[in-house]
Amino acid sequence: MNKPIYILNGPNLNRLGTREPAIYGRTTLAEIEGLCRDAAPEQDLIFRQSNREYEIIDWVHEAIDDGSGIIINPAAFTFTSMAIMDALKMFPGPIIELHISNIHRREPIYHRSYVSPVATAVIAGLGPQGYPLAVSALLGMIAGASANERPR
Ligand code: CA2
Repeated sequence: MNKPIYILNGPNLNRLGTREPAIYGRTTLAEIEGLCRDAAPEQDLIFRQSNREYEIIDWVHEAIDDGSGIIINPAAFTFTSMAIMDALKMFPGPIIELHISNIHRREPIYHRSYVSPVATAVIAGLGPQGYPLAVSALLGMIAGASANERPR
């Protein structure tokens, strides 16, 4: 089996499903975790959320030591955190940056991501279904990389 994949979620996403359904829908983060696990029942999958930047950085470090891929929805840290960007830069495997909403359709403050330049791919605007799609895509990248033995 692969080493674990890490699915990391940033601030306020623990409140998903409770407010602003027009933008973020009514699905809770616990339900999203279920969608991810259903997409890869055999895969060791570490799904976490934090409102604290340092905790997300520590989890990226954990993934550097033990993970095969990262899916990250950094939420508001997307637009502010050079520290998360620096941590992700050290990760040798594939990284998918994910947003539930299409950040590019929103106000200009949501357009400049610190994470996109260090991500392998970006998914935005597919709603909660973006998560299981990201899981499948990430597993494909991990399998492809080990088959071809090429860097990302
Ligand atoms: O669309 C996404 O997934 C975002 O990463 C969500 C962030 C936002 O800052 C990004 O621009 C896009 C905000 C998450 C706020 O979480 C909420 C939770 C419950 C109700 C409303 C917002």
